[in-house]
Amino acid sequence: MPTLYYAAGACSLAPHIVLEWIGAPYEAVRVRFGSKELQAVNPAGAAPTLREDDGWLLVQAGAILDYLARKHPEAGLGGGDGLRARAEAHRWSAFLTSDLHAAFWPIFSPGRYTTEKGEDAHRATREAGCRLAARQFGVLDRHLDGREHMLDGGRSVIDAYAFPMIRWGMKLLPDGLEAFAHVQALHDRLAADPAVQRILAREAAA
Ligand SMILES: N[C@@H](CCC(=O)N[C@@H](CS)C(=O)NCC(=O)O)C(=O)O
Repeated sequence: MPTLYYAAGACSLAPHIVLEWIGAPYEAVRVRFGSKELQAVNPAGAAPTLREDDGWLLVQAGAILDYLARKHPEAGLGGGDGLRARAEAHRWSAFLTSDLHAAFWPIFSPGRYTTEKGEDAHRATREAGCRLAARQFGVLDRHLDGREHMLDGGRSVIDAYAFPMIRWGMKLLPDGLEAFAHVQALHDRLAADPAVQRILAREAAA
């Protein structure tokens, strides 16, 4: 069975939810950033990593989610099979990886984004990240207006991918997601899902 290496509350929450939605056996291994265990399975020392039984390792959340959706077509989490449906899934996966997730980096690790030392510089860097993240949530919010899911094909891995970032936004942006009612609504729908609740409880447990 596959093994997911995850860190609590990280973007690895997305494949963790997807594995639970799929319902096939898997193992979830909690890892710490910077640990030797994580370095051994991910050259970037980052979560998530998926390991198959034969030792094959896959990193990058977007690639793992696409792989899981294709490995389990019976779960119907790919957002549809048409040419354009697949392009839309790639489009939103790329947006989440490169635009929304990336906007959080200066918030999580300001020291990587400024050569200035001191708390003032780090605060300013975090603020810049918050502004950028808010702009990206605006893109997401406009897309979600009138939609229940990110993709036309219904519930998909892309909903799960958005979920950890939405949680970060609620917690870390100065005004939370107050201005993004459609994003908040997607969060609330996902948070009410029993599978999502099981994974949140597992990740919250010490
Ligand atoms: N582009 C990678 C980013 C993975 C990543 O950086 N994950 C974060 C958690 S959300 C992490 O492991 N950070 C540890 C670090 O930066 O040291 C992906 O999408 O999988």
